[in-house]
Amino acid sequence: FRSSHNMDWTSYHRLADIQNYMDYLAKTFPSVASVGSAGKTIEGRDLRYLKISSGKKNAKKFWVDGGIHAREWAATASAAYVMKELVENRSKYANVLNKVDFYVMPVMNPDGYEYSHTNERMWRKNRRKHSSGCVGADLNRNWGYHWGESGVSKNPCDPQIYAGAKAFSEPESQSIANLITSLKPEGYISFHTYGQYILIPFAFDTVTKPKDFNELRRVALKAQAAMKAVAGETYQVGHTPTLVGAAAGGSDDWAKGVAGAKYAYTFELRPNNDRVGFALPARLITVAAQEALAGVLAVAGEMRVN
Ligand code: ING
Ligand code: ZN
Repeated sequence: FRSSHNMDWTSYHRLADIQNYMDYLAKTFPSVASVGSAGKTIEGRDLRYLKISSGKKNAKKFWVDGGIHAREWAATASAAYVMKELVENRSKYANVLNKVDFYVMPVMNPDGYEYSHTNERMWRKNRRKHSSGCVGADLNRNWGYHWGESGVSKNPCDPQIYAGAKAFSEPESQSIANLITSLKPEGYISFHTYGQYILIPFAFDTVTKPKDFNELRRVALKAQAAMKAVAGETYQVGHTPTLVGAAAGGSDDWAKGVAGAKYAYTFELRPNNDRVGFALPARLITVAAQEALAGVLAVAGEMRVN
């Protein structure tokens, strides 16, 4: 008998469907896909990821994630689409799979993701319960590089950007950082929505750029061209503070500044306007995800094995 799944990209799916799909891929395509776990969330859910590898010894590693913010459903769907394409259509991507291993975690904030389905569509944070009765920390303000220096709230009741009690106070960011540290990926991309931006670190203040910012920008422009080729949409490329404002404790800043991921970016996917905002219509999931995949492949295409 064959294992099955309920996943598609014409509607948004609950955590169970996505995690079941990852298990399905690993079971059905064991020569390229395997499931792993970074640990558990504060409510005990699994921080599951899919490793996609053709088994080449010197392959570069590329971490791709989505859904660190609960309500950004198109980011989660796009990361799930990256897994789907690379595994189910692996022969199409043989060139890149010959030199790059992908690690994809489509739901970085499973507790918040479920809560955004069951209770509050616009929920962003995780689901830590504070003594005040307020709930949640912003997992994209909690990473341990220049933590708390800008663009955060220190008030646990802030509904959006509470940075947590200290760097890596949250089990989700801490467990995932431990895993990324052990992997040492060369590529790191975090999918968010929305705005249509390719954001280049650092975000922790308005002036500090990585020494190799120009190289990151060169590669980001390749991604921009590949994404535009999908459906004519423009994704603006630039330094994060210039495009969306300074904010410390983001995952890409940590990936670049601490974990040593050379090509570290945040992608803000569709849409590009506040009217649609986080509620990207389901009929646009596929094209948004195709753009996201095109960007990832363009970055991977610039990696060279030793
Ligand atoms: N935007 C990001 C946020 O966390 C960002 C912008 C990117 C901040 C990288 C810091 C680092 O606020 C959304 N839409 O969440
Ligand atoms: Zn976000």
